[in-house]
Amino acid sequence: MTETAAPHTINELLDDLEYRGLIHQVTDREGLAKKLNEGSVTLYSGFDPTADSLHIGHLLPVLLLRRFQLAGHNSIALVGGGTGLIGDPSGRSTERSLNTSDTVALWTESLKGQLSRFLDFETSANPARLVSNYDWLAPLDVITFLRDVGKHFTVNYMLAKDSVDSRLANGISFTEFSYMILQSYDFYELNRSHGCTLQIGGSDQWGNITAGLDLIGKMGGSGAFGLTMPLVTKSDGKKFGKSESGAVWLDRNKTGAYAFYQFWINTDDNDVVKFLKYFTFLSREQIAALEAELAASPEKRAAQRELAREVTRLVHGQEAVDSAENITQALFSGDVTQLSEAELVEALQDMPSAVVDEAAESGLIDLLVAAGAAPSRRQAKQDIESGAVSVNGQKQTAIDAAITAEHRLHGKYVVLRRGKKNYYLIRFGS
Ligand code: 629
Repeated sequence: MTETAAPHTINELLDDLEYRGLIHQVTDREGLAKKLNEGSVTLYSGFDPTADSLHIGHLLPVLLLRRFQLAGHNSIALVGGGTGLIGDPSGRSTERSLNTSDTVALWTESLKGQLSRFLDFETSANPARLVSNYDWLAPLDVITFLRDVGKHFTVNYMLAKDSVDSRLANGISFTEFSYMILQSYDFYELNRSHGCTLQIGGSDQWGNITAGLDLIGKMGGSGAFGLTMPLVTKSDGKKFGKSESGAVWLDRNKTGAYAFYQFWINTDDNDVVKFLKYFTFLSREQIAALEAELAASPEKRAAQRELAREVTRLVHGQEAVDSAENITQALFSGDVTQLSEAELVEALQDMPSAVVDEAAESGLIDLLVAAGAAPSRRQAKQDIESGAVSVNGQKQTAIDAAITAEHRLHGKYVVLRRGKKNYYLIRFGS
């Protein structure tokens, strides 16, 4: 046999990423492995402020920056305070609507705050950095930009990029068409000023990342790399990252810790091992043990619980995990009386609710109807008589039961339950 295996330089970090399935494309795997073995590499990933919060679709690159930092490299998180004013056409079939510069500036600050939770800025060896490309894009004047940067891009090259090509049939503004030049300029700028030699992103960013590498080359630089991660897919074919109530945000005020935890615990058996590899820092041994447990007793959902714990801890901290588990337990047993006010509101956030006038007469039947737990008084009566209704976790079989001030949790809430799973929140107030 004369055939030789493809060269494979051992690099612990890249090998781990390969094990986790986190590498979709890389410009020069061998070269990158050698470079990572030689010492600290400076890398970056960008996040455009298109909303006031990141969502779980951003988690993989955020965690990848963290993986690189933990391996001793220099991670830079870039917020697109400048590019967010323009709009990346990558992966989108229609033109974005522009947000005002005040809005983008506000969102830039929220994203910075969120990103900073995942990286270590204090460590002296390889502190992370947080930058906004507004700082170098805003001062660029159009003449300099077109002469010094634009000259390196042929329109032909730009038209051939997926992000532009896929939009030609329906049209693309010159604004979004130009986006790739700005992102390329960022890579060049970070390469020049910080010695940044690697850009990472989702697979939709391949075109922008390679455009940056081409620009760096044309400006006289060399030795830079690009790496993309796969699009997260689910075995049922549905889009990853959406719950019934929409996107799963990293801002706890937009997606509560309980809802966040629930999202992960609901992961399908067919996806859970993949997600443990993608979204946690658990070791191969720990993941293998969970995989074995999943095969032996899937009904225990141990792998899902560990996934939910790990990701919730990463994003919101241990206190949020405890709170989410406390809420889960309370909703399972029906005993909601031990929940704090914040937990109660979070627990019932996505359940039907009604506001009932402070002073109103409140018989149990009225409340069931008001909350939408029963379509009619007759049905409400029947449900109470059959023992299907509980108030704050306590079964109520008296149809004339009055709900008084003593029933109110935290002075204003009553929790109704019909059957095992249907919860309704009543809030007394104005
Ligand atoms: C300036 C801006 C740069 C480098 C990157 C960017 C942002 C980039 C982009 N990324 C997406 C985003 O901001 O639009 N042009 O929402 C998003 N990204 C994370 C992953 C992604 C990507 O933040 O790369 O693939 C989602 O997983 O869509 O100099």
